Amino acid sequence: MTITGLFAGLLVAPSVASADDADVGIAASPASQKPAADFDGDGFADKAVWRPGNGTWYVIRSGNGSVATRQWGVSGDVPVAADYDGDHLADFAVWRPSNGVWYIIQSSTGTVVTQQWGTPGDVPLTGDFNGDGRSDFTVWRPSNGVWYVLGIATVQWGTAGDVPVSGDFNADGRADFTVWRPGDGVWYVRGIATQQWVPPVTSR
Ligand SMILES: [Ca+2]
Ligand SMILES: [Ca+2]
Ligand SMILES: [Ca+2]
Repeated sequence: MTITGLFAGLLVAPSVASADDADVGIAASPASQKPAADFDGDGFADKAVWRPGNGTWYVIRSGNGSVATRQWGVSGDVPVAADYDGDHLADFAVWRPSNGVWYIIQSSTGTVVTQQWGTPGDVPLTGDFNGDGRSDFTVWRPSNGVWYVLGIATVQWGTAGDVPVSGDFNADGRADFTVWRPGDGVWYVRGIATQQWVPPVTSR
């Protein structure tokens, strides 16, 4: 199975007017039919960045090209936008490393929801691991390579130094446990595929 193409656009930070080097690009799930970052609900992922300096989200709505901004999060947070309430719209969300709390604005109601999951040093990830249409609270722990998906799974996949990636690589509606190993440039998708793919060097 060749999955190289699925990865091609995965880690490319979108270019947004006045974006700066500190912005954090919001990656969409590459093979999912439900883009992780569809804020305007047209079925396509929107280009979005989160700026740590001011905790502001900048979203280019793919539906009409207009730019939406929203202040949510503070410097030091990690952006984890995804559809947590299952209305097919991405929710603004951040994870705070200092206390392991997820702060989410539910797009369906505008209600703020918080959930403690994870500890300092963990890597938060978005993805629908059980296929119920809602992104699950997920962290990957570099020290033991374990994925902790709240209420769903605890899975050892990956080792220290790996880069965890969440995406539905076989398009079955469920996120797959995946790590990319910088040492050999290989993507390891649990139970599905092993594929070497090293990002081409690009100038910017
Ligand atoms: Ca939502
Ligand atoms: Ca889910
Ligand atoms: Ca899958």
